[in-house]
Amino acid sequence: MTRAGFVAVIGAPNAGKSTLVNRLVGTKVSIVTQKVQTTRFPVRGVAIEGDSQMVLVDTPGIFAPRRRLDRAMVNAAWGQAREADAVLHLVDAKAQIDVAKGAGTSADRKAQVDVDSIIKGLKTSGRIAFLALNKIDLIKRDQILEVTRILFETGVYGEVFMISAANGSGVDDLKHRLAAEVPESPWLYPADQSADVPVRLLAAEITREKVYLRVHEELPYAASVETTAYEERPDGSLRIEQTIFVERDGQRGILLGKGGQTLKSIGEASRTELAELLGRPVHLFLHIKVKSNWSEDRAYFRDIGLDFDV
Ligand SMILES: Nc1nc2c(ncn2[C@@H]2O[C@H](COP(=O)(O)OP(=O)(O)OP(=O)(O)O)[C@@H](O)[C@H]2O)c(=O)[nH]1
Ligand SMILES: [Mg+2]
Repeated sequence: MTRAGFVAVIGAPNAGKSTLVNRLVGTKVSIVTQKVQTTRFPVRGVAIEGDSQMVLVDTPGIFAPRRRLDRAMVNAAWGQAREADAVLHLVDAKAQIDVAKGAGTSADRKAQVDVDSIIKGLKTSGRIAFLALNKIDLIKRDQILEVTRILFETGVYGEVFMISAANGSGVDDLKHRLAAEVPESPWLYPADQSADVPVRLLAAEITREKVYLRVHEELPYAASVETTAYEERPDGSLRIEQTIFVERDGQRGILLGKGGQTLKSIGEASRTELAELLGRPVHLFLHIKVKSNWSEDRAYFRDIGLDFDV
């Protein structure tokens, strides 16, 4: 008897959803940065425990959307929650505790508002979710009890876990529990498959992560990356060409840096990781294009599997 099913990981931006999915899967399937709204589309990673195969669905953060892309992202996250066999709501415990103490930053207060809206959404859906309080490596255990009690009293959670996606604390217990939760079913993916993302898209995501990590302050929310060529060379190496889209001309300069140094180091970091991930040498060529309306481009939504008209 085997088990298999989908577990949607939802939460406010920056809660640590992608970090957790990568840890559960045991390899990197989704990019992680310190910036909110890093994940833009649902990403599937496959984890196995015993006879159970869990398809973890990393989702974009749920927040009050303003732009079209925001709306599509939030809509996609809720869509995954509706369709999954189980829903895991991941909450940044540190942010919650700081807000409760009156010491939260504006980002923490935003996160709290988003958590409240997710609870409302869960209530409306009638779904009982798993609650995981994340980032417990940053807090003292006794601080978490009051926040946990308040969240639990909302009635939308069946069980609660305290974890650190970053250092793995509590994650094995959670994985064990999720493995038992997915229904009896044949496995949905081959046993050796850990990600379900087209490789060109994954390659673009890796570069977008490096862009964010390098220039996140100067380039708030304004870049996207497209893989325009992906070819295998006779010597077994890969030739990958990508375009980084920015919204304004000034951002091109920021990305390039002095003498092109910033772009060079972004390319180097991405190339190194891609080579490791793909298991072969990679030749990576990056271009920058200014396209003020890339986030209103129907083709972009189609490429990343988001609904343009929501
Ligand atoms: N200290 C600590 N940091 C964490 C933990 N989990 C995630 N982080 C950090 O939190 C930040 C956000 O992590 P992500 O995994 O990108 O968060 P996310 O929920 O996927 O964010 P979005 O995709 O923007 O919605 C990163 O800087 C992570 O390194 C944790 O358990 N402890
Ligand atoms: Mg993410």
